[in-house]
Amino acid sequence: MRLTGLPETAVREDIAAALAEDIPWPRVLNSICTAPHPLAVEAAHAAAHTNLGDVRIFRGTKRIERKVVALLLELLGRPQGAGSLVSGGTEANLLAVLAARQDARAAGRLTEHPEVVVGSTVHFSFDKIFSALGITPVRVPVDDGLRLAPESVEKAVSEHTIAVVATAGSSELGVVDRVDAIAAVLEPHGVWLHVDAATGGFIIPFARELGLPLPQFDFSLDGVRSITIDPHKYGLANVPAGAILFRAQEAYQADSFFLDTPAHTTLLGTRPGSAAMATYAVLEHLGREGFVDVTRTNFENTRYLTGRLAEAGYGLLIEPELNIVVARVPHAAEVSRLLGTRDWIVSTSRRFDDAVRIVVARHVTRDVIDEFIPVLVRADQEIRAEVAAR
Ligand code: 0PR
Repeated sequence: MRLTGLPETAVREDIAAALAEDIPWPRVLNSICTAPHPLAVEAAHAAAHTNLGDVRIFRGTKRIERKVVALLLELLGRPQGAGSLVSGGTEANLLAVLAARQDARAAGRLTEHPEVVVGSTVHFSFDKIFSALGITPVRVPVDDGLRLAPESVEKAVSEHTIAVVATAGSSELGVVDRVDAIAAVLEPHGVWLHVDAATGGFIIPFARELGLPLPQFDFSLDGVRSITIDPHKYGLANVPAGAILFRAQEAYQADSFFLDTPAHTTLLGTRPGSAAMATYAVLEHLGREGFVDVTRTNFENTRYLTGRLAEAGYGLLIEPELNIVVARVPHAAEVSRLLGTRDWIVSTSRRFDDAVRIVVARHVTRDVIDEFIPVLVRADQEIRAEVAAR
């Protein structure tokens, strides 16, 4: 640390210079995060000093957290449920698995070797969680549409199972598991069904309102016991804003997770009230209609992108269910690397070698797509020529 501090102007310049090195949103085609709504930024700024870890002080901020949880529960069909705002999808998924384990313990069903049934498309946050908690994942195959197959899920359930995880919108491929069918096969077993809707939670309800054929995935399905939904993804709030929601109040009781910290229902102790405030600002300001509009535009732009890709000769690896496009591009990793050197960020798929993955978030407009297509074509041609010359 410096002995004598820098003047404010110098610090501001440093910060501005660092931010200028970041890739501007219109060139970010890989991220399920987007520029937060301006009102979210304003709300987060106003609440920058708050800490939900001490609710004796931040009473108003806690009230806002409760209000946000209530709005999210209502969105997902369970106003009488419970939940907390957390740092993101990873923490939310962790708390869901802890609650499921506690539920099994309370019911006298917890064995020495607890297992959680997941599909091969499950988010990698679960790998961290299973490793931290000493839980064995039982990975079941996905069907041709890359969705968790309900029959395989049922076969994988054993006396050791503490939970099944379904994904309502994978960040990698935008695939929505048939949560309704999975809930139905699990019903006789009474197994805890957790739905990871970190990505899809702010899309699917609105896409369904637009008439898109997406399955029901929320608490309206009896077997669904917990849901992860992330305001910092399609909820247009600032990072770090995640949420874990539970069907039952009991599952949420603090001592279900952390015996000696009754005031804390989350993993983090000190945690940002700014995220709660930002989420509140967006939910209240946009309302359902606002989110339906955002979703409509994202889906229209997705169709526009697939059209432009087809014109340029690129097929798709899977039909997009959400606003994530997986285009067939040979030598995708090299194309992605080359695009990165030109400050365009796309990603590839862990599952396919020849796939470029493009997320059509709110900042990916038609203009952005029009600018991107020739850049992609040129990078593709250059890599093909390079490979041919090897
Ligand atoms: N579950 C699902 C379905 C997710 O998509 C993600 C994140 C998580 C859980 C974990 O959430 P947190 O990252 O909030 O803990 N999915 C994105 C991904 O891994 C995260 C991301 C966001 C990556 C923006 C890059 C990026 O620019 O793809």
